[in-house]
Amino acid sequence: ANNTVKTAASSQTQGHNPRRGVGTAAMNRAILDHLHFTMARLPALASRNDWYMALSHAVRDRMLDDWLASLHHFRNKELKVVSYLSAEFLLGPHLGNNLINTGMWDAARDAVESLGLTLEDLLRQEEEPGLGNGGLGRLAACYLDSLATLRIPSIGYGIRYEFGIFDQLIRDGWQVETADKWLKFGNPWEICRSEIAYEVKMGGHTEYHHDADGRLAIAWLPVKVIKGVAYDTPIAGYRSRITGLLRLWKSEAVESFNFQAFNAGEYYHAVDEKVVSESITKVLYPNDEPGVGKLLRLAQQYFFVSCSLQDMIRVHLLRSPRLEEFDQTFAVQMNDTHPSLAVAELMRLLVDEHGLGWDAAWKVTRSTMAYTNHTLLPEALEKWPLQLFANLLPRHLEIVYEINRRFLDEVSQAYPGDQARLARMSLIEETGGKFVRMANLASVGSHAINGVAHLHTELLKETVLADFYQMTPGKFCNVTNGVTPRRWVLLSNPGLARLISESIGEEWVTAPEKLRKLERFASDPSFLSAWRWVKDANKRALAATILERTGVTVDPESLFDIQVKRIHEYKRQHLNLLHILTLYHRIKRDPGAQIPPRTFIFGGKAAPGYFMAKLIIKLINSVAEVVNTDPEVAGRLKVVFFPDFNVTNGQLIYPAADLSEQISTSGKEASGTGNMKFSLNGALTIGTLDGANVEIREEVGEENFFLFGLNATEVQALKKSGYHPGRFYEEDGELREAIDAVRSGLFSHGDAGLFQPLVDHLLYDDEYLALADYRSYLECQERVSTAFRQRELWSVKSVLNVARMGKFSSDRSIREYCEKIWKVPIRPPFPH
Ligand code: GPV
Repeated sequence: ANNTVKTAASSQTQGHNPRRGVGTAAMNRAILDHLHFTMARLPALASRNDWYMALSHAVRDRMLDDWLASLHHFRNKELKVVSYLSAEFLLGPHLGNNLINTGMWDAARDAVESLGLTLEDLLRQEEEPGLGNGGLGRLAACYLDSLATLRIPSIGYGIRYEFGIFDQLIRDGWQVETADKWLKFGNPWEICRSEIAYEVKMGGHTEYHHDADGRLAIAWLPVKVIKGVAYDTPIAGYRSRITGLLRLWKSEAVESFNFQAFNAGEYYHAVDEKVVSESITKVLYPNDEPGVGKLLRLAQQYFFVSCSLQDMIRVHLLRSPRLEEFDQTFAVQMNDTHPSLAVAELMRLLVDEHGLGWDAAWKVTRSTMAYTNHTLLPEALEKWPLQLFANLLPRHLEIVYEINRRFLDEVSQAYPGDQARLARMSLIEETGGKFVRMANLASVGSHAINGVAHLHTELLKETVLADFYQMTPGKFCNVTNGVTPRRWVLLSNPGLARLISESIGEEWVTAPEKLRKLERFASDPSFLSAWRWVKDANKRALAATILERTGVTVDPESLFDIQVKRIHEYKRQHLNLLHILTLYHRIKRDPGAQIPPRTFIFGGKAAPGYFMAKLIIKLINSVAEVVNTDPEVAGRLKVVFFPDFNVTNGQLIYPAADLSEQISTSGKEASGTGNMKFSLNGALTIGTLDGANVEIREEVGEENFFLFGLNATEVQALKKSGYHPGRFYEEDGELREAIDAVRSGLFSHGDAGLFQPLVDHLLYDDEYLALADYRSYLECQERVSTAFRQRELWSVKSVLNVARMGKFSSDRSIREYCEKIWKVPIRPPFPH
């Protein structure tokens, strides 16, 4: 493990300290040097990407001193390291964020301008690393920012997908997916650590024999061994002088060629092997909230978990030879069940490879691991067909069985004779086909289980994890999600950030409770008009981009009503559409109707195999086509589908919103984090009592939040009593009119069949109660319209939203994880 070469310089742990100035002149020099030495280009011939790469390398150089110093913490016995295991990190572009967090923005901008370029242009050049689907991956990225900002030694472990989340094109109103070639022009932020590599076994079978001392030894004889190589990306904390580590694993063949096959003349077979090995980390699965999965996905999960745990054990052994103390070196957080094989893999490494007894290994495994659940949707709980699991991970299945045997013993002691409970809590599902239940494995193998919003945690305890809660209530806690104010305000909304800082100082960036000081400006007319000016400028910027990307002209004076998130029936983009259709009909019926102009903006990707979600995208675009061009509407309503919603586009969209749509069926959205980004940027929310909406409303005040719809209890009751969506359709004329219009082919050039599956779904099933909430939603939207007419009052509410959003900083979330789960001390903010 320690192959350090001793040289005269080895004693210098502080590192060689070249002078890396951060002034404009030094930056200018550094960019030109990198253009020459790294990109091998003459300035006259350099492309925009060459300049972007040169600048990024210059910035990365300036992060290295802090980074190398931070990496040293991993060897310091006194400091527990947080290890965040996540199959997704939806980072968004690095350059702007790193300039903000390191404080080099101005120097970089000036240096770039002195070279005749603009920083904005170079920022636009970056292909964002889209290594995640949506909320779960983005949450992991916000947490890395906060961990570094709060100076907590930490490593984010994940997968270096060669292709991240697909790029979304809209063709003829339909979503078309194209490959995300984010590495095409090189990635200046990562450092390949060829020497940090581990072997990962797969497939085959196990054998038992007695070793020389008569002890039972277990051998796993795999059919395949794959190599995982570390790629490190520095994560700058905000002015913290700490740089965190994101370590992503790329799969490679152990040997590039199978020489036996090669010698036998089977050249193609030899290369085949390499292709299969490399395919493990080829592509991100584009489903958020997946159900029963595919072999390759299980292989991905095992691959990254195994590399990460082997790496942690290596680091631990640098500190102490005693693996019983592993839990003092690492606190491991499992981001949903995707990394839950870590429970079985840590057991295997400790017992099979490092000779610990089962009990000692189990004790340390449990006290190391913790599990965050991110969904209540039963179909989204991961489970693996037993045979598939056995074929890939024969040894782990044995370990799972042994964990299960011991666990079920405890259950039957606690609940004698309760067979049904035993069957529910088993790690193996046996009702109609056998499966390994990953949420049960994660729950049993962890000392802490948390939900991501207060309501979500309560419902977890009552529903999907009720049995586990009853048996071990002390394991459960809530940590409400948060988002980083660095990326989501400072970087995305510089105008607002400047106005806030000019009024109350800059402390809010790391102490967002200080935003409360804005409350007293809510009665200052000149402040309010500055506030509106910022919002209007953001709306104009978005309008310009909408025109460029979709050809639709929108009025920046109109109410920007925005719903951006993955397309999902439970998120109810179709409920939003029903409102639009109703307004459309009202205008058609009464051209003089008092309806303040609105621009409805949608964005979000649909899982490629999710038919209904894709049909919803088509319907949004079809409604847009009709409404946007109807002369009777005369621009009072505009509907836009903003293609390829991702972090980069989000940074443009959130700051421009007046109204944030958070309209999921109550009890279905675990937390939501877009809701926080909108509100933090001064949008008001229309929402149900779902996920973190509940807490947002509590914080901002009910008079500053547009609430509608059934609550979770009412949803359950209605379902139980028998829900008949057809009745709502029969009894509400406007609802009928909206649905009939879709059914008639009005939006599909007369093709009445096109949206039939969606209409049928609503009328005969409507699992997510869109029709039940329709009238309440419409009435609430009227309150929104009325409020928006009183612009001054609207701005007051907008200010109060921002002023009271401090709770939703990811710094607060991370502090709670430290206290409640990781038992890691919170350090005072730098430089105290
Ligand atoms: I499970 N979430 C996600 O994006 N992908 C998943 O696979 C699963 C959950 C989301 C939830 O849907 C959001 O409510 C939540 O805010 C987010 O995870 C972060 O907790």
